[in-house]
Amino acid sequence: MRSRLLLAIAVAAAFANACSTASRNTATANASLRRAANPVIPGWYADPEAHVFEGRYWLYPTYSARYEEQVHLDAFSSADLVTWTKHARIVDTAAVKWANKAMWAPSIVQKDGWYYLFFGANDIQSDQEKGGIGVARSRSPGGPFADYLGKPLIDRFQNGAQPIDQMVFRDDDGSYYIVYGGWRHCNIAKLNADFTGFVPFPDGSTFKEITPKGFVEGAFMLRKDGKYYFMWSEGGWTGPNYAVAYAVGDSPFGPFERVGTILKQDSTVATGAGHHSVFQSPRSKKWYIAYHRRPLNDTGRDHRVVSIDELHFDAKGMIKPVKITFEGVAADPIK
Ligand code: FUB
Repeated sequence: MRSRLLLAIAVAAAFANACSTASRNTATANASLRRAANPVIPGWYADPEAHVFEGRYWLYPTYSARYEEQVHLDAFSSADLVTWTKHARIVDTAAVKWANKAMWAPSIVQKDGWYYLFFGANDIQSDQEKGGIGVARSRSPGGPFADYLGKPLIDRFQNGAQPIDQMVFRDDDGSYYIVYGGWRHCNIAKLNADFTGFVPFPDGSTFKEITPKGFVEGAFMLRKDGKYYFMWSEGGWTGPNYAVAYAVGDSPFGPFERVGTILKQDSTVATGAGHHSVFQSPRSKKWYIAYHRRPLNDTGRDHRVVSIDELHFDAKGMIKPVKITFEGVAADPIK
């Protein structure tokens, strides 16, 4: 009697498990029928950095407008890459006294219970001007972010690099690096533990130039399978030929030899595709590229929109050229 009861319980449990797996599979199949459609968020935005934080996908773009109107940053979050929620004004120059325009290209890392948001401000043209790369921090990825240092972290040109377009990344050994620069020069520096400054390199220098051929701005570093994929934007950001190229190295300091272009305009979809970031879904393991581009036949300088398409690596680990699309990516539920 007892063994028949146990058998009945086992059969019922297996049935319940099969039903729940089937319904999960159906939900996943239904989800993948939905697509994001590019652009993924409404409004003029550029330079998106994408992340996964606290069980959601996040996008941190530049608000694309006249420099004097670029006095705040918005963020967007999603559970599936299709439906995005706006988090308005996560940081504002009202909370960053030294910044008054051109808040650009946010890059964010999570460390020790804080989210650190690095941003460019003021578009300085010389060391005599006030501005550069700043840091704000918050307990939440959706802000609000408060100025962390009360002054820029980098306020001078180093090795010819304008202090803009920073990307901060954590290496596998726990070191944090900032890779940044405009005006065709790119530097890397090692951040100290609390992000208040830098750790000099063994040769005594703080800023190492790693500029590859063709580099203009928009640096992005990805560590994957033991290699450093260094990517950057080329061409002029106001024109149709803006594009993204890449190199692969064995160290964050290079040397980085340009391999080729991975993102560019498509005369049937959009122009000026550039200033991107790369991210991976923790569940599907798919790789994506978030980038900005310009609507066809629209020459407005600040008319840039944020899009997401799939990114593929070939069998040798090289990045395949991205196909930019209107339909965007399929829903990719994060849980
Ligand atoms: O969005 C402002 C500037 O335009 C960025 O800093 C550059 O990379 C370019 O995208």
